[in-house]
Amino acid sequence: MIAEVSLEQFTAENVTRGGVVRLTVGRKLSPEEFVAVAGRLGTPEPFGLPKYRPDGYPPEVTLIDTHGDGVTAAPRGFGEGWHQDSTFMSAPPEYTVLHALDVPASGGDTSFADTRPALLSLPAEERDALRGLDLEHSVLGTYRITPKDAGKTLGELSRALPRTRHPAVFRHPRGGETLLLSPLYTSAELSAEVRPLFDRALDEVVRGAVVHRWTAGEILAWDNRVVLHAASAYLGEERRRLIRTVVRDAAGCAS
Ligand SMILES: O=C(O)CCC(=O)C(=O)O
Ligand SMILES: [Fe+2]
Repeated sequence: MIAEVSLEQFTAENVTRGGVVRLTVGRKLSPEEFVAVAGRLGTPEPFGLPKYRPDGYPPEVTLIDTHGDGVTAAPRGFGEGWHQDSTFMSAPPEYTVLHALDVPASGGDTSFADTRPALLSLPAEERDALRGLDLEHSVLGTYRITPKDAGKTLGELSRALPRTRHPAVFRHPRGGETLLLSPLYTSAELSAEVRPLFDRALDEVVRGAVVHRWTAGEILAWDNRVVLHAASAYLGEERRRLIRTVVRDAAGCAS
């Protein structure tokens, strides 16, 4: 269940507590209004990969649009597969905020899974093994080459893409332990030795997943240190359009 909050309750503390929260605005906000609402959680920032910067929007806004150009708007397929946002960066954004503008009659849902109950329900020896684990995160596997990359060789491109390591378990600055698994960015790099433990932890997390069906005019915000999320594959013809920003938490970053 995703808790519904009022604008007054739309705070960093409450997003972390719930993992993900829903704010019903009831209308489509302008990009500027949207950034102001997101700013209640901390400092809105531009997307980590400067690639997706739609013209005519504030720099903090990314556009997810099935009918966009796929170059300045994030293309179809963006966010499909379980992940935590931009964990290929050394300081990933703590919160992500999405505002639905156009929603198809069916499909285009987003799933969320809280890592905290999963971590608690794992056997103690697996939890301890996870505490000793460091994972490599890379954007290489999901990176799309677009006209913006013209003139660079594949080697140059892949060397320039961000990659980093994060502990699989860390202390959340707002309290408790969480898991940073982000399989979309880590799974290609897992060693045969680590994979069984990783898969058991991931299975336990996604067992508790909730599927969110979007309504136009609503806002969802989540804590990337706490929940994994995944866009479902949407192949329909109807437009699916959301605006997105990420927010830096004054309380400190994920790792
Ligand atoms: O489009 C979606 O449902 C979610 C995309 C996503 O992963 C994100 O915005 O971080
Ligand atoms: Fe995402």
